[in-house]
Amino acid sequence: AQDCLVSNITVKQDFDRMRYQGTWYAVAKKDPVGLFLLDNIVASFKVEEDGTMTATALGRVIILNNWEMCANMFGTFEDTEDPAKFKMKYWGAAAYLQTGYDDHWIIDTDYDNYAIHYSCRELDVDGTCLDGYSFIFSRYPDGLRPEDQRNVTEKKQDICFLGKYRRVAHTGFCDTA
Ligand code: DAO
Repeated sequence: AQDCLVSNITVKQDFDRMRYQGTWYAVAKKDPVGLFLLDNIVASFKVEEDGTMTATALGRVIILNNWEMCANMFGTFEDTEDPAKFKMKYWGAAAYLQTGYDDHWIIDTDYDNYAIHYSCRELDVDGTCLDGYSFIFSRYPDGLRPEDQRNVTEKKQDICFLGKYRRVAHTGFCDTA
């Protein structure tokens, strides 16, 4: 969508939630206003027996201005008419963590190596995204395979977030024993 209209953004065709299950490491992130998850972000998706997609996520956060911790987050996904577009209700294991209700679109994935997520929280009057965020996920904590990088860069451009990502470090901060 070179015009950057959110309504023109294309998502993964025939998205298969079964193949999307399992662990995804965030390797890059475009932050929203008032960013929450900083780094060491690992999400795990699951399809429940009734077909509902759910996720848990870990990530380093700083709350109350100065307290660093590992946030344990939960999400449930509501289906829409497009199989790659969900509404995500999310909350934290602790009450002082962020809660919300966001769009959760899967722009592209090959299920085995990379995934590009997109969420626009606030539309501008012209139909572009005023406040949004995006995760680049990899099945591997150390990053994307070289052969996936060109496609991911193209998709970052398609969603008009090219140049707005930062690398997400995995230092073991949220690793459990
Ligand atoms: O980090 O600034 C931010 C916005 C992301 C908030 C969403 C966190 C909850 C995720 C639940 C699992 C899905 C990846």
